Amino acid sequence: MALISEKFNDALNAQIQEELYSAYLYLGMSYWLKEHNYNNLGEWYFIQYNEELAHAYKFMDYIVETGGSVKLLALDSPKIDWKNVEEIVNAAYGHEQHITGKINDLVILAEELKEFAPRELLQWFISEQIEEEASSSELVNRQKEFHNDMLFDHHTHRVSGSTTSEE
Ligand code: OFO
Repeated sequence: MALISEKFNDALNAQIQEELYSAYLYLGMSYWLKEHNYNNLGEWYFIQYNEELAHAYKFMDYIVETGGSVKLLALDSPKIDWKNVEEIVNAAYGHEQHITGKINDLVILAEELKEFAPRELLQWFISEQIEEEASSSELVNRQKEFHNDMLFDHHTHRVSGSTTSEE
């Protein structure tokens, strides 16, 4: 018998869809920024795109390990007609707040179902969302402080794996 319940398996498949949509959203942001010569910011969101894929893989691996079944649900097209950099950083922060809510819903569901196996996985995502919100709100603040998006771009760097954008 599978360690994962059908209900929790369905919820994780929905979360995989959220993570893949996040990846798609950040990929669109990345290329909008690159098209408009904000190359460092474009790279920042490209790294974020890859992080979101890694989040989806983490849920998929858990489903397989616990005897469940991975479903890849359809993705909507993300917004790509951004007005400016400010709109992007604000949307990214809002999106991360939305994802934090989804992770919290999974925690609540696991408790309701008395499903304890995913505790470590969910704790990892709770901590990850603290970082995700911190790094995306930091970009919102830095964009405001610079008053000049080219300068903001020039001073924003991110290496793969780090969540900060400092110079
Ligand atoms: Fe997967 O954390 Fe961002 O969306």
